[in-house]
Amino acid sequence: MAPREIVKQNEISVSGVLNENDVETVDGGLKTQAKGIAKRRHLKLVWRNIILFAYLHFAAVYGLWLMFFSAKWATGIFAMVFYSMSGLGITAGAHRLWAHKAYKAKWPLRLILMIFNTIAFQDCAIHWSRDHRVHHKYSETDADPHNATRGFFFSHIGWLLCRKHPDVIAAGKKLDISDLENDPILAFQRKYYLILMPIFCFILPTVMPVYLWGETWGNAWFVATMFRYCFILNVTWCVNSAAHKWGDKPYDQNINPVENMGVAIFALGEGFHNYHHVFPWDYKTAELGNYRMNFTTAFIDFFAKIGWAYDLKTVSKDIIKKRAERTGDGSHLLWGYGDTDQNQDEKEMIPIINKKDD
Ligand code: ST9
Ligand code: ZN
Ligand code: ZN
Repeated sequence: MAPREIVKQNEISVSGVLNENDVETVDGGLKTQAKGIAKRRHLKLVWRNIILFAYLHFAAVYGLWLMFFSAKWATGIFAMVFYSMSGLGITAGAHRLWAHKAYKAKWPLRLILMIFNTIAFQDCAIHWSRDHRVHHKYSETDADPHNATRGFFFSHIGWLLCRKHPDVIAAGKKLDISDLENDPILAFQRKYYLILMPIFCFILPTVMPVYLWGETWGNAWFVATMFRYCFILNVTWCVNSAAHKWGDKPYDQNINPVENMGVAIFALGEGFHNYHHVFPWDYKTAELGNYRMNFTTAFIDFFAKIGWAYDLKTVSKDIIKKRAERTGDGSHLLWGYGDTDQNQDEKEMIPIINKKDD
């Protein structure tokens, strides 16, 4: 882990880039970057959330058991489809489109993403994106809602079980979120969230399996609703916890976010978190556009083909290379045999068994 310095009391220091306007060096960085650390703090617990999340996790474990030993196969498949739809509502919607403006979308796609996002119930997209912008610009300081220097548990779920640090709110108020507030689809979602969210996240996925293929109420509730919702929450939270902890730092070793392939697969391509914190405006949230590891990129590329997604932002190979060379930890492009940075001597030293002469 990179050495951390203590930020001064009551000072909210910028510790990351949020968009291209923040950039101060040719390779996309800041000239001086505050290092974050959690100051000692008395947490004000929110018991309502503690109780509801405890129920959700017990219900989800029961749901997992029912999925294998009681539910119809159609219910399990339905839960996976709902998982993917809600996942895209977070990754392609709240994250890449709304929080980062990494591409633009015509209204039909924005409407689809708003509905998918509501299935995910991670609070309305305006609030999600506001908190996420704060996370990038004040990353791993007390102003970061899920400051990972406060520990794995806090960055995973703990931050939702207590009141926010005042710095989070103060930092958020400095950010411009007028683009989000001026989007009529997002304003509609925020206004009617307490009606829309229960319908899309809880009622529909419970009622549909019962009426469409005769599932029991219990199986529908615990498998398609509780397990599916709890699982996607934990996958999302892993981006804040595991992907700020375990993995390589090919682009910037001075920050904690890492490249974590396990998270990338479950989070539909959102595990390349070292890259993402260095270049947050890239619509792929990764250097490589491998669709198997990054389903969200495939989704956006599909909609770009039919013209509903456009102005896709990315980063030139040259800038990525410059940045990886200046601040990376040397693990860049170490994917396997024959990588670009493997020289002839290294290649020849590797024993190859059952080699065919070409
Ligand atoms: C959930 C969210 O789980 C998960 C987000 C994860 C983010 C992940 C990012 C990773 C990268 C992307 C990868 C995606 C991968 C996805 C993979 C999928 C396959 N700026 O919040 P309140 C002000 S949600 C400015 O109540 P408290 C504002 O006036 C789960 N101002 O603070 C606000 O009023 P309003 C379901 C701000 O009282 C007021 O303060 N949801 C800011 O401290 C009060 O705000 C829940 O469980 C700001 N940043 O309470 C609910 N923030 O909002 C959980 C606040 O109306 N939340 N203000 O404008 C809560 O219960 C509460 O927020 C709390 C804090 C107890 C945590
Ligand atoms: Zn992060
Ligand atoms: Zn982000």
